[in-house]
Amino acid sequence: MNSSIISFIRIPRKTLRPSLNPLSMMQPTAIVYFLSLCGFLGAATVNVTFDNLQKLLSTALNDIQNNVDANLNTLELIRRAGYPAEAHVVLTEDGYLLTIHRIPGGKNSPVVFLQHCLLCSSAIWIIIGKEKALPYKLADQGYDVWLGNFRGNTYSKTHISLSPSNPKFWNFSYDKMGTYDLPAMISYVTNLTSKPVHTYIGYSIGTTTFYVMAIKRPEFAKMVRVMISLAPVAFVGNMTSLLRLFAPYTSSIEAILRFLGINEFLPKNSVLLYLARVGCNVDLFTQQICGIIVFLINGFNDEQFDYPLLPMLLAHFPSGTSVKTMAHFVQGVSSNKFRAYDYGREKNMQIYNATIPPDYDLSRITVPIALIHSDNDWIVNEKDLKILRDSLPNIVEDYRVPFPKFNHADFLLAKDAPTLVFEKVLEIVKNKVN
Ligand SMILES: *[C@@H]1O[C@H](CO)[C@@H](O)[C@H](O)[C@H]1NC(C)=O
Ligand SMILES: *[C@@H]1O[C@H](CO)[C@@H](O)[C@H](O)[C@H]1NC(C)=O
Ligand SMILES: *[C@@H]1O[C@H](CO)[C@@H](O)[C@H](O)[C@H]1NC(C)=O
Ligand SMILES: CC(=O)N[C@H]1CO[C@H](CO)[C@@H](O)[C@@H]1O
Repeated sequence: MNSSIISFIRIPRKTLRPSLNPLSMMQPTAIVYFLSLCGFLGAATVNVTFDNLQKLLSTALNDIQNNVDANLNTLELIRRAGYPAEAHVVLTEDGYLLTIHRIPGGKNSPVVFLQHCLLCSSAIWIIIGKEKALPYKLADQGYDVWLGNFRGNTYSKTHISLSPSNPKFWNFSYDKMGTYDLPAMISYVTNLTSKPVHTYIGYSIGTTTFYVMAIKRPEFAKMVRVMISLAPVAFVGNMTSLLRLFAPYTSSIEAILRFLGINEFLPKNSVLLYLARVGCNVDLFTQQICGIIVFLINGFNDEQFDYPLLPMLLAHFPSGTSVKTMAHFVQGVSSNKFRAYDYGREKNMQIYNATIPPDYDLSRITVPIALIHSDNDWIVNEKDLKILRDSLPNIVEDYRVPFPKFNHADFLLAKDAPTLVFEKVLEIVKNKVN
């Protein structure tokens, strides 16, 4: 059987007028939410033949059985690849303890700081493997490589006084990651190494939060000489991802989750647990197969995704964040603005002294920024990217990935990411710092 059995079509934003009841959508919402945010639902039209699917499944099954790596953490993975690795704990001004990872360089090595995507952790940078991953390439070239971890993910779930079972622990959106986490991590690194950050590389929310920091805490952005934005996310009003579906319901979904006491969004292994609950409840292998099918159906960039990476990916993604962070992004889809969290008119008045939350003023960012983006990114639409580009005063490079189907999730995971993206990154790291 050779016909295409799975085919995902891009949904034009105008046709999205769902009349679904948020409550009945709750469970599928969780999965679709995270898949779509990460661009998986937005992947190019995927054509997987039946034969192909069976082959992929049996390969993946074998791989899971033999996959030792899937059970290792970032530190162990780095060491297994033959590099030295360190973990450092950094305290934020508001009490979170973030564990950040390092592949130390020599005494004079310039510092490169990498910050992960939404629902990711430091592991996302190295899942693609030893000969390919960006941190290893940077280490090979003599850089001192640091991998940050935001509050709420697998490695940063500790606070000096709040337990993760306390809703207050989860009372943050990406605004706080930009206002507190990045300043804490960056000042820790510059203090320890007595050097500025030579290059900051952000991917997805790792770019959003950098912009927030550069606007709200410019004194910390000054510690960074060049910033590279991989799949830059600020304005999201024109995204074509299915995430749009939830825009009309953000406040109700958020309210319901709050009411149910759910403040943490998709912690590690939650997808596997979810699949188990909805009927894939045979054994661990079946759960994992279900997981794989979900990924297949929802569509990676078929030409670029390396299917044997799936067990590793499922082991390290999603890594958890707050419901409020998800809500903040979805607010951006409705408002078409890049602005502070919207609490509703009354509370906005108390918090911002205005009924509408203030915009993040991108024109105040002085750090030189290199943009790296792609045509088929369903999170970062060309129209939204244009607003960002027109707002940033100091763009030193504007590079479009030369592969038309390249999607949001492809930046670190695609087979050809090393040639299509990392080569350019290394070139910028080498040449753009004055
Ligand atoms: C979360 O933070 C907001 C804004 O600072 C505050 O108004 C609210 O009461 C907090 N909620 C919880 C549960 O701590
Ligand atoms: C920087 O290092 C010094 C000496 O180790 C320490 O006293 C100081 O608190 C550090 N500052 C930050 C921001 O980490
Ligand atoms: C709140 O906003 C009003 C009008 O914009 C302004 O006159 C007032 O000074 C502001 N209050 C504070 C505390 O900033
Ligand atoms: C160019 C374009 O179509 N931009 C649209 C992006 O979305 C906002 C609203 O969400 C529209 O106002 C813009 O016209």
